[in-house]
Amino acid sequence: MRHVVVGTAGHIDHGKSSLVLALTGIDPDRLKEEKERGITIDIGFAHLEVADGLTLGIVDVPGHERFVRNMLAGVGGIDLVMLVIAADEGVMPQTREHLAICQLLRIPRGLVVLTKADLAEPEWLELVQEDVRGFLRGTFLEGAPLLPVSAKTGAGLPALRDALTTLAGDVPARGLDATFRLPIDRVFTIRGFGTVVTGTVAAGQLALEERVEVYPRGIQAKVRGIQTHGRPVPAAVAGQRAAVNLQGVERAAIERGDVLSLPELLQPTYMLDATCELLRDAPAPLRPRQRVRFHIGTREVMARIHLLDGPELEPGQTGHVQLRLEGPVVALPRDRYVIRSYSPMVTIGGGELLDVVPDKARRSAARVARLRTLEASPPLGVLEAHIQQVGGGGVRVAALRARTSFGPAALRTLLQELVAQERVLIVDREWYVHAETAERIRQAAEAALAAFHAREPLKAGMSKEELRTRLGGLEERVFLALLERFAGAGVLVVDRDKVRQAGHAVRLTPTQQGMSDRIEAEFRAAGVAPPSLDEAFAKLGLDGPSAQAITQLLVDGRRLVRIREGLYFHAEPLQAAVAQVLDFLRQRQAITPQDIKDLLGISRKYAIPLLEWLDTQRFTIRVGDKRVLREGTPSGA
Ligand SMILES: Nc1nc2c(ncn2[C@@H]2O[C@H](COP(=O)(O)OP(=O)(O)OP(=O)(O)O)[C@@H](O)[C@H]2O)c(=O)[nH]1
Ligand SMILES: [Mg+2]
Repeated sequence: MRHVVVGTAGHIDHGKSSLVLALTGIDPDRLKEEKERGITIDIGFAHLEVADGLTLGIVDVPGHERFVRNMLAGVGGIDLVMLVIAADEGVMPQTREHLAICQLLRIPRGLVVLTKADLAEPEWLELVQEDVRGFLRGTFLEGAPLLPVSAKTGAGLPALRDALTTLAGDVPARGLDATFRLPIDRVFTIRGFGTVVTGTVAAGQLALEERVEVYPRGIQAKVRGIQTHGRPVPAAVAGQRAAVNLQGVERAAIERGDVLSLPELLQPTYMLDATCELLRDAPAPLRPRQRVRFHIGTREVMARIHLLDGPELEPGQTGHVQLRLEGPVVALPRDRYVIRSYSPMVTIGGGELLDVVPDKARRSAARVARLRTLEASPPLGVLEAHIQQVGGGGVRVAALRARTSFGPAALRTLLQELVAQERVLIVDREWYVHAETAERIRQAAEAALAAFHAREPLKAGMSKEELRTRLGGLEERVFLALLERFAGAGVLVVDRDKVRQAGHAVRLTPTQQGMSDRIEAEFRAAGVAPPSLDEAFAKLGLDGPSAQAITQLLVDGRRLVRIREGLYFHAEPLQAAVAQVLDFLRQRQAITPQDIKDLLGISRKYAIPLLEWLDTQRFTIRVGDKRVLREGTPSGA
């Protein structure tokens, strides 16, 4: 079963709706007011099975200049356009405007129908055809079939049907590896079923029972039913008209312009970077911060345009812009949009989205270069640019889904390729950082450590937390992953919670070395009844801060051991004492504070901290007021 969506376009009263009715037997005008006034106000729908397994969904649009916004809501997802021109009137203003819109939206193909052929003499018909061919020159419809038809007599309808069938046959099947998106064009309720939304599936596919979200509102729902052209189906795919019955959401909560997609995937945004083409017949240049009507999918929202290449954009020129929206939209790169001037309401241009999560625009060469990359690079380069953009925080796959146009499978393949080429690093599961970003962080880390070592020559290293702060408060998991990577590359050394530059060692001056030797000797001599630091320093005639730093070095070097706050033992007598205690325990099973006082000849002041330290070191375990050997204590430890 193939589905192709055809849209009408053309000036008011040129016979679009009549043509759809003649072709399909379905009147696309469904509103009472439309029937009464004989004009189309809002988009209407019909369908036609043209060949075995090929169905055309038809979106009929209004021609009235006041309803161009409705036309824009209908024409977004179409595969081919049927430009309708009345033979008795020829090209008129909305013929031009609708064609320009189709061109801006890059509708890939179409044909032209000269309707009301019954009202024109053959010679006149020839002249109009000539005229229309001239009008189409240089547009995507140059050389497209041009078919005289009368909806009244039926003349030309079989030929039109054949031409549509041929064109529809050329429409390539859409890839389904894409994030499901359906810009909503209608919302209504059906008694007994609840809320139904309709639209043309822009990308991906949706199946029954799946959970969905209505963006940008953040309302979640479950898919209770799907229909295409009035028939229930198990799934809707890109390029199909679909009506989706949603469970768990009120009709009033949704409106045209919202987008149906998968839950928690897309990111509503108020800023978009894009290319912008100003139509050749736009009435004036685009000025900085000009307020325009921005149309994307089925949404219209006011926006200001910030020009990124220069002070103005002349009619006929294409440039780079940032759109600042007055309401949130969800969109992805590669989506096309149209802008209309605020007043008069005429279409003036449009373009392609390049970045849906840009930072605020500053006009700079680097920014334009980046946008050029996003615009013109192959997928690998585009993905790389996005990962480069996020900087040191890195980016997870889910976030990449929200900011690129790649489907899950393509994204995975591209990421693997970037990792294989070492242009991107994995810092955690599904979390990526660009190699150049990592390199910049490495340089910054080295500089921070070098400065630290210069400032604190007596410290073995900088605390990890301090380094992380120096690096701009990197995301912790990214920081730790990079640290491990830098350590593996021999750039730096991580020692417990301290980091130092590879090759850094504390080098003492002869005076400092002398100080260190004297402190060490003092504590070794004191054995298991050591002085407090202040007592030791006072005795040795040393001044506080530098003696403190040197003591810390002795601790880092495991020559002194901190038993508790302010109490240090020299490692050698401590080791001997531990051996004695363990011996005692092996013979006597338990040791009390009194026992250890007797065994080592020390006072309670040392005995209690020592026992507690033995517990923390997992030699012993406390049972009541006694200690016993902890199971698994290495003998002779
Ligand atoms: N003689 C003749 N009249 C036609 C033909 N097609 C349409 N008409 C008449 O032209 C008028 C407008 O036709 P519609 O089909 O409503 O035109 P439309 O393009 O849909 O108009 P909007 O949707 O308002 O833009 C109606 O009165 C139709 O009866 C045709 O082939 N021959
Ligand atoms: Mg109509």
